[in-house]
Amino acid sequence: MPRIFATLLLALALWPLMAVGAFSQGGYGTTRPNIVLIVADDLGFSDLGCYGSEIFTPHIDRLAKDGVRFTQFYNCGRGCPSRAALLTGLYPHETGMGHMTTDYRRPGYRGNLNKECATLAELLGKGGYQTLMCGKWHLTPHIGPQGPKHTWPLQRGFEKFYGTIHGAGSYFDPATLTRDNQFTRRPPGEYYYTDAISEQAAGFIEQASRAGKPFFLYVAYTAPHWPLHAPEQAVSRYEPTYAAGWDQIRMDRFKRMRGLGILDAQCSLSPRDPRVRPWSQNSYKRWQQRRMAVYAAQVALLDQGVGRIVEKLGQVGAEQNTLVMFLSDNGGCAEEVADTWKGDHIPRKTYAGSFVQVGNSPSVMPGPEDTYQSYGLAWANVSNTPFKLYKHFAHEGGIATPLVVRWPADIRSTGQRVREVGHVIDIVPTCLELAKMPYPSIFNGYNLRPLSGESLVPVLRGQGRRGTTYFWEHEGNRAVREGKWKLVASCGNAWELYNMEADRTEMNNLARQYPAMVETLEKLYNAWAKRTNVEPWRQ
Ligand SMILES: [Ca+2]
Repeated sequence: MPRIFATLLLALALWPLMAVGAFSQGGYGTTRPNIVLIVADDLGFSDLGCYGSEIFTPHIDRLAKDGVRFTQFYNCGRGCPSRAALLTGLYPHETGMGHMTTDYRRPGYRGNLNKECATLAELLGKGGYQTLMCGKWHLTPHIGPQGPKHTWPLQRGFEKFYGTIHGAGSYFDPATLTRDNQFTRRPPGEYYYTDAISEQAAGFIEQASRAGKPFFLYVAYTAPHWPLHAPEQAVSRYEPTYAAGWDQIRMDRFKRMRGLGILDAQCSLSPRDPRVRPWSQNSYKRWQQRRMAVYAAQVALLDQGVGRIVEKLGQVGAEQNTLVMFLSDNGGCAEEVADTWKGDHIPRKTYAGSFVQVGNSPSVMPGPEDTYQSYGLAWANVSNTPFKLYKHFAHEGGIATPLVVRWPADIRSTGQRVREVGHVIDIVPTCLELAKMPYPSIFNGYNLRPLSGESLVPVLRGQGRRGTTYFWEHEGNRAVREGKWKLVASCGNAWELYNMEADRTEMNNLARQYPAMVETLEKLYNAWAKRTNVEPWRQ
């Protein structure tokens, strides 16, 4: 009897692994993982619990505990460029997405993904993966129902898509909502875009688990990008939290970040943005408190969605052999929504037909569907603790992102903080290595540009890797990071030089002290800019 029992227990213990095996495709062995890439929109460096936030994010924290979290990972400082880079392994300008979705008729600035790049979906699809996407696309200027659709998700490698073609909009009635290639409208009854994305992601996993092939699922949330929209019950629990004000919350985050090992002991907190008043002198406290409470609710609901996705992976037996990655496309966003704002993404009326009050007016409490606001400069300064500056910039507040990676079947160093520097251009080479696929030089008859990124697999396996040089350019904001050195400038301003090991918050400009280093890095930058279609920024 005991032997039968032991056999039974062994079979039960191995069951998840056996189920995973069923996903793998013959010819590639049995170890190719499923890949789930989850991207938040405008989430700052310190907005997750596992990165020091007071916002309750237990599901992402759990991924970090069971996997690893990077302390020096970078995006491109803005949504479109980051999405282009993370889906292609190239710098944004190499793909035609050097700015946003406007076509400037210059090779680096077409507002579309060009044919010199292949998306991760196109590449993995050719290699036998199922390719699924839900959420925000934002990689085409063509956001009308008739397209043209040649750079919509289905035409760039995804077999199934549910989400928005455009980059932002109402959470209660999103514009450009699309299933596969057809515009659709939200259904009647309760609807919240973040939840709809999570539910669809779970549905895709359920379907994919039956197909006998591994899958790549790209989940691109719009949360917590403006507008400040969240169901009331999710907001109210956070309102008391933010009565403490931005100075206190920022200091608390900074302390926790050091305690968690996200920041080194020598790291200092940048001063409050000089344009922000001390909390004690702020005259609209209730409104300000409310703004951050809605933002926190948006992050918390996103985290619940991640929980739903991970739960579904468990239910279909795919938890062990699925690589889950979570990151943000740019730093916290200081943009203030004005009452003069108009655009395709701003609804004039709610789904039920009432008037929407657009703009950051202190007399309107944000959160409900009939408001359209952002959390603004002061709270973005908190989101990007301990850094200065914001989305759009190449300083750390613009480009530093959390990155949580979990893959129980392979990553053994659970709970670790990874200090190696990495960048969203490294995601594609990483996934290709795990999928056991080479990167082709010709794809669909077009010559592909060689990958700019480099696989993170050695880093994930705790083996480290050689130093890599990374570059940024967005709207004239530019930077180079090589080893401990970072050369950075905002548009129209002179280069600043920082020693990132001693001064991660970019407080002590060493450009005058080390002119030769400035010159060396500037030469690297200029050569990179030439190679990758970067041009001087003109509005
Ligand atoms: Ca964004």
